[in-house]
Amino acid sequence: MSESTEKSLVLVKPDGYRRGLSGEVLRRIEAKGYVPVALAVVTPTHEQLAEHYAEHEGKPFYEPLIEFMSSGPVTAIVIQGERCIEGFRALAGATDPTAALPGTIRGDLGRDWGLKVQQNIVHGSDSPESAAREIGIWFPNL
Ligand code: RTP
Ligand code: MG
Repeated sequence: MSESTEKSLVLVKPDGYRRGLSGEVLRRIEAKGYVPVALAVVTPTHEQLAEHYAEHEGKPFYEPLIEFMSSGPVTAIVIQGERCIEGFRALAGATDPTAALPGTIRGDLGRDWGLKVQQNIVHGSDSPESAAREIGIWFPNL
């Protein structure tokens, strides 16, 4: 695989990890043809999450989001493949798991639990700049 092939940062969020869906997410990533090149189970610190979600600071869902994301382990995965940033976002589906289309990770496996924040199983980087920044947060030695 060429060195220049795109990379993206995927997180199986605490809801997905708790429900034992890390394998299912990885299965879909590999079935699509993307390659996991780094993988770790980590309990996020507040510092990591403040960096990761800096763009959302001040929004109404920010505090509940940090609380939710620090509630347990996540599976962090660096994936690689042509256009995998856009491709994984398509696999994940819409942010709101109720509205996410069936066939997507969030559409097939997620739902609204009536909580303060959308628990939607996965995160995926949204641009090459975000991917580089986020990979640095979760895999500082990569
Ligand atoms: P992500 O960053 O996790 O891949 O998700 P996304 O791009 O689809 O959504 P984004 O707008 O970046 O929001 C980040 C995460 O914050 C939670 N959220 N809750 N109104 C709400 O309750 C709300 N809005 C956003 C979700 O967990 C979302 O994935
Ligand atoms: Mg986002």
